[in-house]
Amino acid sequence: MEKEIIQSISEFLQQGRAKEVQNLVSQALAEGISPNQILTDGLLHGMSIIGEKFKVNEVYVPEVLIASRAMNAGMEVLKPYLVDEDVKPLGKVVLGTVQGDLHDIGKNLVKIMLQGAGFTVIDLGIDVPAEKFVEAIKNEQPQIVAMSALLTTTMTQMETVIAAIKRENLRDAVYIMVGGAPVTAQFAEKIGADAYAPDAATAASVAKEKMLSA
Ligand code: B1M
Repeated sequence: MEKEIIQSISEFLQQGRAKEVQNLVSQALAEGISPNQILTDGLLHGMSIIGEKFKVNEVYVPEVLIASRAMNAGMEVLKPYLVDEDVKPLGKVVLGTVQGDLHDIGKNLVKIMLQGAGFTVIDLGIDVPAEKFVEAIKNEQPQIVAMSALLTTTMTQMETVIAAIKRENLRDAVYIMVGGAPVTAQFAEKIGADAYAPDAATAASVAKEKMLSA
């Protein structure tokens, strides 16, 4: 039964059926399936199959878009179960997907995991220009800036953001983390970021370690 629900979540997600995904996520939670299993084996599993099909032109942008909406709809239901309201506040993170990039599922997951670890997250959204990151640092005074990029053509924007932060003499004020599918630890080092995280859970633990060691 457990396996069937999880499998159906993945399948309905691939078909972009947001309402059914939401209902099944609620049902899975009610049946005591762990939020992490629902996320990994249901939602992320479905999204990775869509990713594979997209790569080989078996599905196209519209199908990927509706699957993404179903993913975000499922994550909305799951979010309260991944975020522990009783966690002590740890610090503030300014988060965004860099300019030119519209992918937000990974960023949203990073946000949920950071909130779950006790961070206040200022989410700048997608397609965020360097100046907007700088403005948010000035206004919000976060300890951490986290950037997401999913395209090889937009990951270079991360370096632009870091350059803008340096120009405003704010580099020492923030710990800069980067991530997203094409980003690597070597790339992070090359552009002068402080840390790279391969996934949302690692992003949250790296951020937490930074705050606890400060
Ligand atoms: Co796009 N897309 N897409 N897409 N898309 C990819 C990324 C691609 C790999 C697909 C492919 O060809 N195989 C490819 C990029 C190729 C490249 O540059 N190397 C691609 C392309 C080409 C494009 C377009 C150019 C397609 C077109 O128009 N012809 C276009 C670009 C639009 C733009 O951004 N300007 C485009 C558009 C879209 C949609 C709008 C249709 C949709 C996005 C909808 C949305 O996000 N709301 C979409 C999607 C969904 C994908 C795939 C299928 C799935 C991405 C995703 O959400 N994965 C993707 C293929 C794939 O990745 N297999 C693909 C699930 C998500 C949880 O994973 O975001 O990697 P991810 O996040 C991970 C980690 O990377 C990490 O944590 C998460 C896991 O825990 N992480 C961080 C992410 N950000 C982090 C930040 C951190 C730390 C960790 O900060 C510290």
